[in-house]
Amino acid sequence: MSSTKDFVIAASSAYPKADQTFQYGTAGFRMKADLLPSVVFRVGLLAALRSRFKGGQYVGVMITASHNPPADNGVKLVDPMGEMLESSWEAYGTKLANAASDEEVYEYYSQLEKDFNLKPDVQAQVVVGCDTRESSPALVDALVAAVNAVGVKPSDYGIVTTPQLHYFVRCLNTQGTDHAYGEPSPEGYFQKLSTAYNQLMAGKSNSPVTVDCANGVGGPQLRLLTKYLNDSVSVVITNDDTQTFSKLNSQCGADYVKTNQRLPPSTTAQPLARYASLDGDADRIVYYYTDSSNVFHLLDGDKIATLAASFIVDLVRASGITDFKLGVVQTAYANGNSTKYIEKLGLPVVCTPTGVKHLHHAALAYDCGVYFEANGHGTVLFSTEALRRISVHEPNTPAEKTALTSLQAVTELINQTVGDALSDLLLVEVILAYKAWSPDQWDSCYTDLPNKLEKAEVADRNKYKTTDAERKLTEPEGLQDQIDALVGKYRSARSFVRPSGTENVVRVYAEAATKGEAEELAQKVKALLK
Ligand code: G16
Repeated sequence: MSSTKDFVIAASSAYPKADQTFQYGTAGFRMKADLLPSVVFRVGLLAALRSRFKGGQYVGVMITASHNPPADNGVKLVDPMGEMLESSWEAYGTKLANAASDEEVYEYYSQLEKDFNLKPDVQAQVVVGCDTRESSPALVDALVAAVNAVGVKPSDYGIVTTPQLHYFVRCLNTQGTDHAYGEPSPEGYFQKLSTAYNQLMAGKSNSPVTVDCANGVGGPQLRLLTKYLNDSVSVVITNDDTQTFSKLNSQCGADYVKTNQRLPPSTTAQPLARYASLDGDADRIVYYYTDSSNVFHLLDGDKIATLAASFIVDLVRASGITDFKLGVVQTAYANGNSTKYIEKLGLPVVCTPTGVKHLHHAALAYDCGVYFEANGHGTVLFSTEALRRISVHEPNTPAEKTALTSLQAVTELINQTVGDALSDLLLVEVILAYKAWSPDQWDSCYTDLPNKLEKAEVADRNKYKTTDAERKLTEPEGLQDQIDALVGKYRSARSFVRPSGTENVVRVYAEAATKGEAEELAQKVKALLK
């Protein structure tokens, strides 16, 4: 009779490892799709181990490369409450992915079983989802082969957004408990978001919003979601061609708009109308508009964070809830003026390294933690205690009752498992309707310092080591001094360099008093990397 060892080795042999070193990065493993089958297979084994380590709770596996080009793909694990994989386990993933032979794969797998004292009678449960990329189905097959080899039958959600998968995982693990998160199905997800949205928007309305879906999974999912929404806003969906694989994230999408600070070329904007772009797996969103002189203005993750934070603070106060600690979490990419604005609002603000896992963790320190990366990836977390206080709070006046009811609906509208472009879209639409703000009114809260983000191709991005939440380089030696010397030559300037965790590049960010100065500084810092 064959043993697990035989099954794993035989199955693994169908997914030979490419001659490459792999690393679990900012958002899991991400690279050219043809290098990935062995990695996904091994991640499948890790998912099964992680589930057993978590007492047989569901663990999610998402196959996506999000904002990356169509030829790339990626894989990441989702922990039982819908969070990113606990970081201490990333190293096990890296080691498994780099095991030199099928035998070594099994040896390391069984080593982890022993190290964590995983009992054979605890059955693993794994769920999988993928984005619309051409390479995704074959990678799902690799994943299924791995978990089958260790006796697990995974549940396949098919093509879903990354945040939907995070939501399903949390729902599956909380079903039947007093903190049940919802129905673990696409229908349940749409119902939850739309019920909260429709309640908040009753009697309110907005002008239409046009949403560029990056030709990714966000398109079909947003189309389904809109069927559940009342007619308070009309959502115009663009760039939703998921059949032409090469169009994914190409000349459109949140990353394109944020990095280039311009409209997708396919968009002809009406002045002062609202536009938004999702990324390839719909976990990021940025807004933008053109003014009456046709000048483009970006409303990025920082603007969404400040909008959400001030709205929630107002609702909490208006509900009569006191001693409620709301904080904002940003990264080094946050515009300097957004940070000043948050401080002016009297709210605590902290900076973490790039990567949702870092922001999410920091946000847990507050009753309500609002976290957003400038690129539009973020959400709002309410602590269990905060949710309890909100649910038992007794309003003293009708006005407090109205605010409290809205606050309760906001906690339902937000996908608290991870940044979710669809949930964030509805949240922004609600806030703008409540404030009766046009996009330029929202934009006028503070003025962004001009900034520029560049990518530099380098021989080895691992040579770049950072400290101080990635705002300073410690290696290569001497480079930070050179950057500081350049920064000193510009007004209100700041610049930093960090290795990307999702692309084979080093990123350069610069901010300065004028657009020209920010662009020049970014170019000069980039030139230092040559
Ligand atoms: C992922 C991460 C984000 C990060 C982005 C870029 O986003 O989830 O936290 O900001 O990559 O990371 P890096 O600069 O390290 O390449 P996504 O939307 O691609 O999954």
